[in-house]
Amino acid sequence: MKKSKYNVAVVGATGVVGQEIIRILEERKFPVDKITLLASERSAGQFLEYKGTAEKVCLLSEETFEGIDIGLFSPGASVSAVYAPKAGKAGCIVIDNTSQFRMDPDVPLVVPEVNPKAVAEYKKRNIIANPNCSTIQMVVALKPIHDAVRIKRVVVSTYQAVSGAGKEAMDELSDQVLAIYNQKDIEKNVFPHQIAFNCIPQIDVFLDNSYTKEEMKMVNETTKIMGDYSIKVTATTVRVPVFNSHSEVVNIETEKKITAKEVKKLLSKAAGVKVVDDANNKLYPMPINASEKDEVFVGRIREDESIPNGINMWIVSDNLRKGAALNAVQIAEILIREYL
Ligand code: NAP
Ligand code: 3JM
Repeated sequence: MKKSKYNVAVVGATGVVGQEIIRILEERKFPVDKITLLASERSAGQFLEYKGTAEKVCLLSEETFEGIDIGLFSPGASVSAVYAPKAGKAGCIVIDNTSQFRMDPDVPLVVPEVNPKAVAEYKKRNIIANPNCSTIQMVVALKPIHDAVRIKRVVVSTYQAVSGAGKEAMDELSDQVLAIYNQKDIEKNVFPHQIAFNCIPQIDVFLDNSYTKEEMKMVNETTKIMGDYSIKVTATTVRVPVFNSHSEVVNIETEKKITAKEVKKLLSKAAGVKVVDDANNKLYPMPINASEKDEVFVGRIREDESIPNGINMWIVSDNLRKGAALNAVQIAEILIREYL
């Protein structure tokens, strides 16, 4: 199906991930022939801008996918569960941002800097899964270290922005800040507790093992993407009152010794990574600086002095860009370059 331009559908186009997908398709000049913007009945009929033109948002339906080459999906897991397989069967290659298909053995789970060749496996179901935002930024930084000295164990704690929970979650944080400032009662609909001026150590639902689903996404997705099921991963995921960009404290134990200086050198050359690590000048990555950028920023790189072969670092990235929309569009770029 080699073409000079492709028909692309954005499913969940009115959401914060969908909006970012539209911007990134424009920015990266993805060869789009016709764009189809899809959402639920709540937004169907609205107009969104693509390349300076107002495009009508249409209702997602089974018939939508005839003649569409690539579908960039972010309508939530339950909606992808129904429509991604239908789209795939109609010949549309789906790049799905939800957790629905990530662990399906017939669906590749791809981060272009880590396992670009896995895209080849899309043919089984015509679906490629985009990993969770917190997993993506972590594996981009871990892969070069794993290749050099093999990572045995990862302990990660996240500080996740509210944009990761969608547009209503962003409104909830700003509404609560205003309500508290004006000494009014706060409303909470998205998060289980007040998010303004607070930290909530629960993202997604609790599972039987007392971890949250978000934590187990990080555990399971990391080994699938790295292609090494021997890596041990444990995660604690926390929602913090930051609008955009996720931060992570990552502690790793490696098989062979690597110094902090060597990690800095390795990561300085790594694709998609920018090292910001200058203690003398109080320079380290922060969410306010990472937002609207493409890179995964790494800083506070130091040896874990409590074990022989350990490294601590701080990883920050824009969860809507590299954590979702950018990674999905990069996958689409590999797809059209290598496989269509
Ligand atoms: P959001 O801002 O709440 O947007 C949700 C989008 O899905 C809206 O466009 C909404 O359309 C659409 N939608 C909801 N139900 C639908 C239905 N029944 N049929 C068609 N469209 C429907 O959420 P978001 O932050 O963009 O995230 C959306 C999803 O992407 C998440 O639920 C998650 O699965 C995934 N996600 C993935 C990552 C990642 O790391 N890869 C990061 C964030 C989110 P309306 O305007 O009509 O409501
Ligand atoms: C990020 O429909 C849902 O339950 C979506 C929940 C969700 C997910 C997910 O599980 O797909 C919200 C935010 C994600 C994700 O990327 O895993």
